[in-house]
Amino acid sequence: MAATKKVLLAVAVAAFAAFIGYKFLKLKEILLASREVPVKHLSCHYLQNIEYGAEDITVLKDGLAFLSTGLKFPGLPSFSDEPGKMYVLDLLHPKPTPVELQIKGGLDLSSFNPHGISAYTDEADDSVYLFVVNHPQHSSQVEIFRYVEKDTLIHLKTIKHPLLYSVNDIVAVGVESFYATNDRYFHNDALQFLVVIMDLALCDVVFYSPHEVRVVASGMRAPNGINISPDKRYIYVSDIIDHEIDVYERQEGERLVYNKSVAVGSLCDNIEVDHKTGDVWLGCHPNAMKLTNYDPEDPPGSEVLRIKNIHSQQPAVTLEYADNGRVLMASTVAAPYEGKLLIGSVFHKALYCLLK
Ligand SMILES: *[C@@H]1O[C@H](CO)[C@@H](O)[C@H](O)[C@H]1NC(C)=O
Ligand SMILES: [Ca+2]
Ligand SMILES: [Ca+2]
Repeated sequence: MAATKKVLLAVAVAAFAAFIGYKFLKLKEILLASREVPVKHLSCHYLQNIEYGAEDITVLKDGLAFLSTGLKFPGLPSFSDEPGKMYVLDLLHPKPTPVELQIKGGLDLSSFNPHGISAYTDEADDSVYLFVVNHPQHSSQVEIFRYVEKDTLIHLKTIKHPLLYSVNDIVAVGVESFYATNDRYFHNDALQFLVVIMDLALCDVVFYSPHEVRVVASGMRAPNGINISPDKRYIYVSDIIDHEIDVYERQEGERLVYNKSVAVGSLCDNIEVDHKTGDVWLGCHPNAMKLTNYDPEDPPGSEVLRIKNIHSQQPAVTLEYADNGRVLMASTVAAPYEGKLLIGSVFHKALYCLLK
C-alpha cells in the first residue's frame, strides 16, 4: 500500500515536472528565445534629444511626427528617473530635430508616463488632437490634448474607465473616441505569467466614446499596437505573443468583425500605416527573452517589418531593417513618411532613416 502510494506520488511529481518543462519550452517559443536576427541596415542616424526611448511615434499627413518618450514599464529596463515627455519633429525640414512639447493645462507632469499614442485631425477645422496612453503609478488612463503651433499641447481631458485597465496603445476615431488594446489580464505578475504560459487568450480591444464604452474584440493573448487603414474601414491589432497581426473590419455601430491574421514571425509592438500606400509598418522585438532578461553584453535587437497588400489573398511581409542591438535596442515602432522612416524603441534611442 505504502509502496503504491510512493509510486503514484513519484508519477505525479514526474508528470508535473514534465508539464512545467513543457510550459517553459512553450515560453521560450513565445519569446523566440533562441532567435538571432541578421543585420540589415538603412542609411540612418540617431535623432537628437532622444536618449530614453520613444515607445510610440505617429506622423500626420503634413509630415509632423509626434513621439512619446521615457516610458517606465514593469519588467522592462528604463534608465531615466525623470517623468516622460512628448516631442514633435517636422519631417519636411532638411534636418529634422525633435523639440519637446510644452504641456499646458491641469495634467500632473511629475507622474507623466506616456506609452501608445494616436493623432486625430478634425476635418471640420483641421485641428489636431493627440491621444496618449498614460501610466501614472502604473495605472492606465488616456489623455487627450489639442496640438497648438508649434510646440504646445493643451490638455483637454483625462479618461479612466474600468474596461481600460491595462492599456498599451490606442487609435483615435473621433475628437473624443478611440479603440484601445489591453495587453494583460491580471495586474499581478505571477498570475499574468500563468496566463501566458497556460496560453490563455483573455485580453481584448475596447471602444470608448463619451456615450458608450464596451469590449469590441476579445480572445486575444496580448494585443499591443493598434491602428487603422487609410480608408478607415479596417483596424489592425498586433497580438504580440501570437506573432500575428489581426485584421478587423469596422462595421456600423463601431463593431469589429474579425477578418484574418497575418503571421509575422516576430513579436511586433506598435503599428503605423503609410497614409498613401496603406502599407503596414511594424516595430518588432526579434527575441523578447533578450528584452525581459536585459543584458548589455547580449542586447535585445530591433526589427522593422512591412506588410504590403494586407487585404489581398497574399499579403507580402518583408524585412526592412534589422539590428542586433549594437545600434538600436528593442524597437517598438517604425513610422514611414515619403521615403523617410522613424524608428523608436522602448528605452534606448530613436533613428531617422532614408528608405531605399
Ligand atoms: C476579409 O476582407 C477581404 C477584403 O475586404 C474580403 O474580401 C474577405 O471576404 C474578408 N474575409 C472575411 C472572412 O471576412
Ligand atoms: Ca500608436
Ligand atoms: Ca506598444
